[in-house]
Amino acid sequence: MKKNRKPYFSVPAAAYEGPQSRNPLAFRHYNPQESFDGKTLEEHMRFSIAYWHAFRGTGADPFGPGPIVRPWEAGRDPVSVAKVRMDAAFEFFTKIRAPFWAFHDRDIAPEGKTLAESNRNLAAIVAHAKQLQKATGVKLLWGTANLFSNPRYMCGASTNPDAHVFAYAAAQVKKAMEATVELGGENYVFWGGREGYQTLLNTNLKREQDHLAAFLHMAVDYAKEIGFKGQFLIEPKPKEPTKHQYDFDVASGIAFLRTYGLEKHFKFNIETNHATLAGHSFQHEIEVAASAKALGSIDANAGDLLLGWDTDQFNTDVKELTLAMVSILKAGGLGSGGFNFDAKLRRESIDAEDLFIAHIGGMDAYALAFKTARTILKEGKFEQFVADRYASFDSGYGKEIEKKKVGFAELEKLVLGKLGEPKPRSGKQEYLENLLNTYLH
Ligand code: XLS
Ligand code: NI
Ligand code: NI
Repeated sequence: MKKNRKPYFSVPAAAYEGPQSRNPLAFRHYNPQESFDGKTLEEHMRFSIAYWHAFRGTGADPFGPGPIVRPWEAGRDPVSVAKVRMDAAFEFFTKIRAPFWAFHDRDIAPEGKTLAESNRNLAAIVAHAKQLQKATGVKLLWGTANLFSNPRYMCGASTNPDAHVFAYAAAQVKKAMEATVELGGENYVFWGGREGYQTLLNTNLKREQDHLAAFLHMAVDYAKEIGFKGQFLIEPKPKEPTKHQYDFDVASGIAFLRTYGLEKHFKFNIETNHATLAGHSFQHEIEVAASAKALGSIDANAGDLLLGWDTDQFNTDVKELTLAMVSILKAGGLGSGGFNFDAKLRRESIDAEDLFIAHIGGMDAYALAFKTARTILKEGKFEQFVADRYASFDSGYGKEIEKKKVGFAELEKLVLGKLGEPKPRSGKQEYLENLLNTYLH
């Protein structure tokens, strides 16, 4: 960390200029210090920058190398380049006014020839990050281990058919958890990129799921050992890179956790693009997690329905985000989670300025959605509509159904007797969609 050096970015710190502003480098809706219900917007949103995209993304795709080149990437040895890169990253976090960041072990520190060397590299960079966190006040939302890039994990990490690879993954997660504790991380994430299969012809599905559960139990035990008090999060995704991933979506994640007695220890990190890949809406995944009291954090991004893979774009769809935000606020917020921009620049967006524009647009869209969702909930029209729709369960035999006090025989008697045929009632979807638009335009 050198003092008084030239900044890495010529772009100034992002300022709030209000909704009338047309400055692409200023916030129109995200005013971090604005207060809502006794908390600042910064405290409500808990925005986080994903190190892997913002500082390791080059725009590479399966058809060619990345055209995004940053000046600080050239240097002597990989560890000193990693330190300079991290200096640039913390300058960015500060200028973009994100209070949090998130990392994979291998994004921040280069992998060595042996695990011992990788561990040494990681320790050196974690020490550097600790100083930068102290100097800037930026905090760690979550840490995780990259158990998917290295070819050793090609057939999975904890679900690998080879116990040797399982052991290696365990050793790697042990260190990543220690790094997360060292940096005061508030959560630890498991995204099982290769924890699935390409073909059932070579796969013992039951054994692999048992192994994944054993691995997660080891993490829970180790957290106690090292005093990690943060929240464990599962990040579901249905596929990519595997054809089938075991943490397919929130619902299958809940079933998995309950099957293996892990539900007390895990919540969900929901990613918009993963939800749509699973054939769900973002809001659906939030509602399913909230109904199990397992809503943990958000990987904030968007997919492109015409492309059909995890394109990790910045989300500027205020309607989608407003619906999501209504569900998040109704669930009581994200607790120790936050909105982590697991989003990357398009391959063609090669300017350093684009990194600012992208995050500013994303933060603004979420902030606007937050404000609109608050108004929607304050007015309570949708909630009232839904409450009325289920009102028949609030008293009489409806209440007894919910309390499990009646059975088929009693209900049959009622229907044959005074109840007779139910009277259909409109679902009023079009009315509700139009009502939603009155808040958006
Ligand atoms: C990939 C995932 C990944 C996780 C962290 O699709 O979104 O980036 O968030 O391992
Ligand atoms: Ni993600
Ligand atoms: Ni993803």
